[in-house]
Amino acid sequence: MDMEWYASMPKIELHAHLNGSIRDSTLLELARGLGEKGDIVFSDVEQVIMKNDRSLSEVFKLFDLIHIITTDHETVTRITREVIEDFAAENVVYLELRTTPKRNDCKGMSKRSYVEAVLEGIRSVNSVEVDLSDEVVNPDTATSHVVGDISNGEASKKVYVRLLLSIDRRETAEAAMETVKLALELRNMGIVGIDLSGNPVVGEWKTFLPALEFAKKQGLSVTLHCGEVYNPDEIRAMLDFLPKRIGHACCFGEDEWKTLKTLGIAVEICLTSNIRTESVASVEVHHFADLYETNHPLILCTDDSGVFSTTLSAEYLLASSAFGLGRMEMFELSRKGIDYIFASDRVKRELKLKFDILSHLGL
Ligand code: 6MZ
Repeated sequence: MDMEWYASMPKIELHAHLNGSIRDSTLLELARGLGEKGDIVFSDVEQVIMKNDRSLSEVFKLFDLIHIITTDHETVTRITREVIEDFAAENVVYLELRTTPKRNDCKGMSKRSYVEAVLEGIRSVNSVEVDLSDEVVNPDTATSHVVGDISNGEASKKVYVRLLLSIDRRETAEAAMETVKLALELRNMGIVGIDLSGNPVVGEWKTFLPALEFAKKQGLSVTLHCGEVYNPDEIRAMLDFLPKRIGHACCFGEDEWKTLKTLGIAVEICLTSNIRTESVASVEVHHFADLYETNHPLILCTDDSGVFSTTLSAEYLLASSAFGLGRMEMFELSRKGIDYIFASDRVKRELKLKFDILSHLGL
């Protein structure tokens, strides 16, 4: 009963990695195809894909494997379409999807063509109406025009989708800058910000700082994976940077909590991910409780719904049962997420209206 309710409740997803959100069935189908071609040994890959308890370092090994399976334009387009359809099916009404632009010379893929394949995936969704951008450049006429909604289908349901480009912590300063410049070039196509992610024990903050400063100066919104492992110096430097949001915040000390709360930076909370990777010992001791009680801005998110076998509805159900919160409190928590989206004020207004109408209807 509760699961049904959380599935029908409108939700905002702000922390979902594209390649972490692939359906198991698609991943297995793609792996089988590569196995048949002799590119990989399917049975080895199948075991890795189906494994459910993974440490943080194992998660990043899995991503390397997923990237081998998914890196060609057609596949990138397909997985994007499916991921959006899956989120929309559980009533995610605003989805900020993030992905790392990848260059792959042997597939003729550049970072730009990767992102174009993702955008193509967004445009090819037809199970639901998609609002991708406030402003879209029409390549035929090279004129800019404002479009409210990009309608790909007949369905009356609508999802707003915006894209963040991720910088992987394995990348160089130059590669990070290339990603930011790409986001700027494509910003009127639905790209609204930059994320810093990847294995938190790899790379140094100072490598990415120039690109992130540049992004901020140019008006792109920035979110950082922050404190997924214990690294107080880096956490402090990241908070000094004043990102609009951070993801995780698992390994914060007292001083870092104090700074975060003073600054009021919103936190993307991924309960199942944090527990599965053992960044947090159990849901009972998760910092969600303290942030919620102190009214600190937080948004429940999935992180990697495919890798961690979860859904946003399941994350809401988990939070509600673990922290004793009722349906109305969870609805309100979801609604408050609108204040922290990176899309325009128009989208915020429309979303708030949608939530208000549903609330009046008694959902
Ligand atoms: C840090 C993560 C992550 O970009 O190829 N990623 N980075 N912490 C996490 N917590 C578990 N989960 C995913 O999606 C996969 C990439 O997202 C980042 C990693 O860089 C991973 O390679 P894309 O679509």
